[in-house]
Amino acid sequence: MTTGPSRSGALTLGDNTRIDSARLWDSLMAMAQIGPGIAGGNNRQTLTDEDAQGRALFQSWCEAAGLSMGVDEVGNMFMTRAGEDPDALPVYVGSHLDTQPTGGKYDGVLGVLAGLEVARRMNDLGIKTKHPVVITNWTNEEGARFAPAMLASGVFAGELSLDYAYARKDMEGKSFGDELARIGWRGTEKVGARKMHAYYELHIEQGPILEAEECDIGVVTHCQGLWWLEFTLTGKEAHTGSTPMKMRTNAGLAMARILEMVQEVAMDAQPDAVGGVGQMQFSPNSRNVLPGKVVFTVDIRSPDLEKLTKMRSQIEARGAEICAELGVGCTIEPVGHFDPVTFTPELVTAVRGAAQKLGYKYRDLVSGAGHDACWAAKVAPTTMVMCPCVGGLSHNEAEEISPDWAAAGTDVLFHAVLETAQVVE
Ligand code: HGY
Ligand code: MN
Ligand code: MN
Repeated sequence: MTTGPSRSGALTLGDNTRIDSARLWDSLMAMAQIGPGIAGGNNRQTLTDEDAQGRALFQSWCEAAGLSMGVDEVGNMFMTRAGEDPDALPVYVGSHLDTQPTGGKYDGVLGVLAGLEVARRMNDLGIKTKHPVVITNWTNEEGARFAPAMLASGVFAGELSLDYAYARKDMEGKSFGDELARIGWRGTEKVGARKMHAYYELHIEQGPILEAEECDIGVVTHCQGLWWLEFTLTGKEAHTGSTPMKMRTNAGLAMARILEMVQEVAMDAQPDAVGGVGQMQFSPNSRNVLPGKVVFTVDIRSPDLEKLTKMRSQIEARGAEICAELGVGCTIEPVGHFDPVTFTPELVTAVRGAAQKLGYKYRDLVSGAGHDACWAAKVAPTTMVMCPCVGGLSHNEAEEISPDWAAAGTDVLFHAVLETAQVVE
């Protein structure tokens, strides 16, 4: 390829061709207006009206860029830029537009809008590729409203059934299937019918390494595995004032001891292991009633499958012991899982080569967070690109990146995707 210009100037594809970082940033800021949080981030949870608005905006941008839309039975959005070879499987590029309830503006959104910027830049340059390119928005990546995380990409990959997904319920008892239909995004395309030539996902690191090492790019080689274990503890509702201590069946105390134990198990499993709890429900959740029921989800992760499996069995066994000692009922239901993932070396090499060619400082990285790419890797050659985020902070409204970091990640994504989709002169 001839050496292309920097950000402005004549638009010809070259080794140094960059995406339009101002256009990308404008799109990120426009999307961030939908489902605003209360502290500068976003609350655009899956299958809410805000999610529907975000989807419609993304659809309008894609259609303005000449992409055609397909929507499958779980609401995954596929926006296609045609290739020259009608028989060639597409290169998919995507992530998710749904956010945590107190989410940031970039988690997932960067990957979807970077995919759109790749298509827009291809249009600017009149690039033709052998393989079509498909920009993807996966439904319910976060798993905040409906567990598990990466639900729709899990159905797409054949790891979770359509009925299981439709039946998942949120805290108000609303089902995924009903809410998907209510917002008008329950597509007719058979989920999982699409075959991929490759899948790329750009995502913020959601960890501190890249910023601390002043790297622009994470060349993601692996993603750690995960278990979500939902504990339901059954105690006895009783007066917090008049019930003598020795007469209590205290599910709240059992929960506290289990949380302490999870911390201990994760610390004993260092390095490369994490464990904690983010969501908990007391019922009746009244200040002066001992809880009759406590429900919470333990989140444990490690890149080492043996370690992850051992942590799970330790936590389940010791959790049951704690409850038995206190006379508290205990059931444990796995509500999320994927094994550690190794991404496809050829695609990892394409990412590394793009970072090198563009002069970005990069380092190999294992993803701490889960991503739709973890399920895509089950059905197609897959890898990820990461860019830094400020202080490694994510799943917090203060999540922040710089326009340069967003542009660097998208530049690398652009060149890696073109290498795989094969530019046709
Ligand atoms: O939980 C995760 O790792 C992702 O943010 N859904
Ligand atoms: Mn994400
Ligand atoms: Mn997330």
